[in-house]
Amino acid sequence: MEKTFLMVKPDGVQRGLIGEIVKRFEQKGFQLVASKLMVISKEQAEAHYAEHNGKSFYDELVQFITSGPVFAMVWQGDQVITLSRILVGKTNTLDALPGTIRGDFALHTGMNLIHGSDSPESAEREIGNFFKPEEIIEYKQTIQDWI
Ligand code: RTP
Ligand code: MG
Repeated sequence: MEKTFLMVKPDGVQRGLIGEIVKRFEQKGFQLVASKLMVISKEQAEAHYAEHNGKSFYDELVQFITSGPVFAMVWQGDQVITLSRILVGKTNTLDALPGTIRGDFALHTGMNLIHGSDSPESAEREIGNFFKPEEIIEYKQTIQDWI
C-alpha cells in the first residue's frame, strides 16, 4: 500500500489546525500509520528541503520549519501521494483553491500550513528522514473494506 509523508508546519500547529488537517485525511479514507509532534533539527530541515538549496527562499524556509513544533505524519492508502497533494492545494497562495487545506486556511506562500511528499521517491526519503521503521504501525482498518 502506498505511503506518504505529511507534516503540519509550525504555523499550522500554532493556529490549532492539527485536528482540522488530520480530519480531512481521515475523512478521505486514508489510514494514519505514524505521527509525532517534534521540533526539526537544522540538519533534518536541510535534508528535507535539499532540492531547494540555493533558491531565494531557502534560508527563510529552513528557519521557518525549525522555528517551532511540527506535526509529522505517515499516511497510507491508494494513490495517497497524489491525492493528498490535491487535498493540500497549490503552493502559490493565489492558485490554492477553496476546498483545499491551503485554499481554505493559508494566506502566504511561505507559511502554507502543510507539507506533502511529491513523488514515491520523495515519500520514501522523507519518511526515512523523520521516522524509524518501528514507529510505523501496520494495522487492519475495517473501513478500508468500504472505500
Ligand atoms: P512542500 O514541499 O512544503 O509540501 O510545498 P510544495 O511542494 O507545494 O512546494 P515546494 O515548491 O516544494 O516549496 C517548498 C516550500 O517552500 C516555500 N516556498 N516559498 N517564497 C516562495 O516563492 C516560495 N516558494 C516555495 C513554501 O513553504 C513551500 O511549501
Ligand atoms: Mg515540495
